[in-house]
Amino acid sequence: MITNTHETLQNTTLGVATRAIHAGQTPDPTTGAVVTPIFMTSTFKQDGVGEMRNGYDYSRSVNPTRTAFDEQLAAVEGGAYAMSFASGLAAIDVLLRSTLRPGDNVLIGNDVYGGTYRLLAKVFVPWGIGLDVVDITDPAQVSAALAAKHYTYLWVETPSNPLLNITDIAATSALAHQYGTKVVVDNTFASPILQHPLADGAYAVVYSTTKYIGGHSDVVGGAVVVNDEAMRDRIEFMQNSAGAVPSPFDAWLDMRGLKTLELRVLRHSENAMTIAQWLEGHSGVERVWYPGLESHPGHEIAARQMHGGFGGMISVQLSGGAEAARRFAASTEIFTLAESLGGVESLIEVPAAMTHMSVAGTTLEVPANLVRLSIGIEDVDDLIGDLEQAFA
Ligand code: PYR
Repeated sequence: MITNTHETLQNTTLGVATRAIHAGQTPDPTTGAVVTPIFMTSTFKQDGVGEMRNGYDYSRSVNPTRTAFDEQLAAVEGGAYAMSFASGLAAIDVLLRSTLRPGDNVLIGNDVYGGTYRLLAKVFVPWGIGLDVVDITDPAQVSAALAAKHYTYLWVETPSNPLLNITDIAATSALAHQYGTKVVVDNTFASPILQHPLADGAYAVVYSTTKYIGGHSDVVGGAVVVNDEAMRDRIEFMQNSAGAVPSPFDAWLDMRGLKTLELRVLRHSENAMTIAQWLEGHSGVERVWYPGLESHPGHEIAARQMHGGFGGMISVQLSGGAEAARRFAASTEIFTLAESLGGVESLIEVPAAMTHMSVAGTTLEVPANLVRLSIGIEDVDDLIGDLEQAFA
């Protein structure tokens, strides 16, 4: 792996905000520019044939802006190696393809992002990978599955997308280890601020950096974080061979977003808690899914496992059924009707008709009356006012 000449701050006792702002960041040696430049170059001059400067030869393999973001993310996560990609799905694809061979099996939860399910079911299964689905929040179901068959990976989303189900990462990892299975956690909803899967026993963490890490709905990206050096080498080999890397500008946007992640996530979480409590008492609502509410089945685990808040995502089932969900989602004025999440602005969507269309007709089908809210960092009273008028 290429490392910059500076300290990565990975193993320091510095706090997460300090690491987010300084890790991987060195004033540019030529100009003193405080912020790492966007190294918008496809290639690098060699001092002699095969004599690269600091290991840089070609931007698919390595680029200094990407290196700066990777080191920053590894430090914030508290992991040894982070590698960034052109999207969250590209990160997942490379992680899986770096290890899996036809005949291997993957166990996933029955509530995951539709794109993850589609990649596994429509790309990996035809290639010969076995895929089984269980309620990953139920240890009895997970145990029975692990005892019946060997799985290379147990795929956990917590909080899950879109129902915000909570899985106990430490307990699930301990169980999986007994069977020689590695746990991967998609930590996109919690972000590295609220939850630390590697410290809880997970083998790898994946992100769609498009969401909270980028944080401004202006970049598509993904990342994998691992502690295992051999795995890092395999992922880097596959990343370089297949080439789904972020552009230097994308890496720079992710890097800038990560610097303010803690501030934003705390505000997202605070706003979401206020809104979830308000929604729970509303006559138009059948059920609110938010791990910060005591009514949420995973609340106790979330309160132990998440630190500083419960995140900015809320899902809500409306009393009026699918029609009410569609009408509501199309009636907000501050919340924008759009897929994705984790940006500063609030978004609203109907998973069954939008982000999770690819699970229709499968065991992962989501309720038709479900509306998913990505709570932004606007003034919370304005957000509540907007939802109130959309119910009318
Ligand atoms: C989501 O909105 O769930 C995506 O990841 C696009």
